[in-house]
Amino acid sequence: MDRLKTVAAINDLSGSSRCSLTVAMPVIAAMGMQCCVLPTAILSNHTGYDNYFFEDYTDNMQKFADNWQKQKLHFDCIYSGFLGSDKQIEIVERFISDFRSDDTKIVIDPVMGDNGRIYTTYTEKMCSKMKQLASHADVITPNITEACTLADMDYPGEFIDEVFADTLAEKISSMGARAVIITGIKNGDSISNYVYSGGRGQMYTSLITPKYYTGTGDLFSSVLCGLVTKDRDVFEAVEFTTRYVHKVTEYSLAMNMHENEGVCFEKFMRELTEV
Ligand code: PXL
Repeated sequence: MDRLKTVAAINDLSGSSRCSLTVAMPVIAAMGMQCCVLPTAILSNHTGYDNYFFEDYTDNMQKFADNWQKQKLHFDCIYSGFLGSDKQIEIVERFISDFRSDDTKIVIDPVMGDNGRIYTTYTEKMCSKMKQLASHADVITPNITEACTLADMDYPGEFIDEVFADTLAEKISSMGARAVIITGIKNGDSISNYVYSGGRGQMYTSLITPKYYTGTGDLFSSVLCGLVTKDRDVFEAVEFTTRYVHKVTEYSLAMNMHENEGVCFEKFMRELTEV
């Protein structure tokens, strides 16, 4: 019988309001893998709400890693998401060098900004450290804002054509990332993800859901992370994930969910168990 695969998910834990680890954990479990979690911060709920409790977890992260080394844990995938300081990015880089083996996939969601703006908490030093972290990625999933920052290119807006997407992805790939997926390319009533891998590029498109749910990006990167860890071809993985996320956002809209509640993926777990 095949050994059960294990993913190390490094991200924040927001107790309510589906995002980051509360999306990654059930998604990866549904796909038949163990999800070990290394929290970067603990929050009562995500920061899109007016009020939230927040505790930074930087000082404990290396202690998690040290204990996992003593247990000799083996990870088939290391998956990082929101990182709150340059120190956290350094810890993740060290984690990769300590735990990466020949068969470990590195999936990096470089959460840095959106809509042409880098988050105010994201310093120049963090941007340059993220470029370094990105160089280790087997798969990286920047949106247009993040891709332009990683590639040192001007942000052109939320629509880019295939030629621009290819230039951006090629540049990030030349820095070391193997497969680059530029997410959330908006064009009228459609939204696309551009995959670049092995010198080839392909756009995958779905209809846009006219409401933006927090954590949609986390659902996208978690499903993709699961498929990549299962050794699925990255083009097929993005095609599946694009369709899956669209189905879940449309359902969330039909259920009249509030944007802050995140995407209601619970009813769609069965599809993940079958991939
Ligand atoms: O990816 C969404 C997300 C994750 N984690 C935290 C957030 C948000 C979005 O606001 O605040 C803490």
